[in-house]
This record gives sequence, C-alpha cells and structure tokens, in this order.
Amino acid sequence: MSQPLVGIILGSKSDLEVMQGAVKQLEAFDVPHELLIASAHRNPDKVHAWAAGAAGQGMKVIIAAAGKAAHLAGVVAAFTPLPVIAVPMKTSDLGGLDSLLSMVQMPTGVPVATVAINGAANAAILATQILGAADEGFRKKIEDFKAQMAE
Ligand code: RP5
Repeated sequence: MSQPLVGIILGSKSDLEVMQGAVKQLEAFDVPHELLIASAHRNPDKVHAWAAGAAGQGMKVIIAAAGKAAHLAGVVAAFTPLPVIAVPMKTSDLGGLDSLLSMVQMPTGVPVATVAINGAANAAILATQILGAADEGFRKKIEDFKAQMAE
C-alpha cells in the first residue's frame, strides 16, 4: 500500500473487531492507511511519538478509537495539527456513554470530531470526506458512495 493518508490508533486490541469497520470502509475508498494499537495510559510515550510524527509522515487525518475513560483522541489531538476523528467504543459497564462523553466534551482549543458509539464506518467516511476537500479523486469516491446510498 502507498503512503498512509489516514492513521488509525486504537486504545486496545479489544477495539480491533469494531474498528475493522473503519478499515474496510477505507479499503472500499482506496484510502491508504495505517493502524497502531497504543493506549494513552498504558503506552503514553508510544502514543506521543506516533501522534507527533503523523503529519511529518504524510498523514492527513487521524482516527482514534478508545473506550471507558477515553482520553486517547484528546491526547493525540494535543500532539498533532491534523484533524482527529474520535470513535467512542461501546463498553460493558456504561454502554459507551463513558467513552462518548470523554471524547465529545473536549474543551475549547483542542477539538476532536466525535462520531457515534462504535461508529467505525462513519469515521472512515468522514476521514475520506476531509481528504476529498483537497483531492478530487476522494471527493468523487464520496459522491459515488452517496449516489449509491440514494438508490
Ligand atoms: C480502553 O479501555 C480501550 O480503548 C478499550 O476500549 C478499553 C478496554 O481495554 P482492554 O482492557 O480491553 O484492553 O483503553
């Protein structure tokens, strides 16, 4: 695959099954991507290094998925100028409301664009739309996708 344009970061291996939905959707749009599993609280140095280097590596958009006290997207957003899309994972105790509120309630100055609980495919679609703002090829993929949905 060519140079990744979208970076996906997951807080845990346990997020992978749901987030395959994002991977599949990016593949459907032919968006080059890479995926890293690194937790903001278990591997903070790894998260920092990856997030701080993402723009320099040529990535344009980040998707960050985590559950429970889900600070991963906010931490990544602190270290990159790239737009960050947060995917709150459904959780066993609070149904994902914990993850959702942790992500969507970012204070002014460090936004993350939060999609629905387990909204993996929507994160990939939004990431492709962001790429499409400056790339006609990706914009066409989204236009075709929307036309297909309307049929
Ligand atoms: C978060 O805690 C992860 O993003 C995951 O959604 C949740 C549970 O992680 P595990 O204990 O299954 O690794 O850090």
